Amino acid sequence: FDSKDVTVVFVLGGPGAGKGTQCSNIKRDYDFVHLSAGDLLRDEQKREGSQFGELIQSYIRDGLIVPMEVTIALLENAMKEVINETGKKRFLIDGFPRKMDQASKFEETVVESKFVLYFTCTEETLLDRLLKRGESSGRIDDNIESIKKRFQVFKETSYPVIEAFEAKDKVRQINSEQSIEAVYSEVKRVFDEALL
Ligand code: UP5
Ligand code: MG
Repeated sequence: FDSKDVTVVFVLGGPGAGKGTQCSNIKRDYDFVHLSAGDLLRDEQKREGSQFGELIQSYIRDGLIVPMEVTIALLENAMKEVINETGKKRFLIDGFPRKMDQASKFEETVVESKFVLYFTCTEETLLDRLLKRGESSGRIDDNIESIKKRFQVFKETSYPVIEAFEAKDKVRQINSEQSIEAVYSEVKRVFDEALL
């Protein structure tokens, strides 16, 4: 596909910040396609015959970042499929990039992002949300050991990606400590201002 016609917004924030929740709202109101890197990895992990199933499972359980070749290929394929099947060309890329090498590779070889939506939240709140979700999510990383590792990787590896986008003035930061509705009203303001 021709990257010039494609719009990408990266949606970032700590584990449990509400990326997926807010993306559902945005795609309903702004005609975006929501692609969660984590969901694509979990689907690939379950896919029969996948050569990456075990690798993905162990990385996710340990909160580690799956080698970028796998994730970028999944994202690029998903984008191609959407564009070919529906003609839609506006994407929310949720939970990616979370490491510097992924960010530069994706922007150089796939599409440059329009801006980055970044949800901030205290670890205390994130922990509460994830443990609560863990009661029913079935996610292998919604347990206290995995959550602690996810927090550490976010701070050490993923936060620098946000700082790099910040330096380019591309970050739109939103406090996601508030109710889902209050967070979404700030999200709407960002999207309305970006004329999307
Ligand atoms: N909730 C949401 N908003 C709320 C609010 N304002 N007030 C109260 N409750 C709120 O929300 C989490 C929970 O909180 C839900 O129960 C929700 O109802 C409630 P959700 O919208 O699911 O938050 P989200 O930010 O999407 O949390 P998620 O757990 O999905 O974030 P992660 O970034 O940890 O997970 P992701 O799926 O992106 O990645 C998982 C793993 O995949 C990574 O750890 C990594 O191992 C791997 N991965 C890669 O290797 N590479 C990638 O590029 C991406 C992922
Ligand atoms: Mg999510």
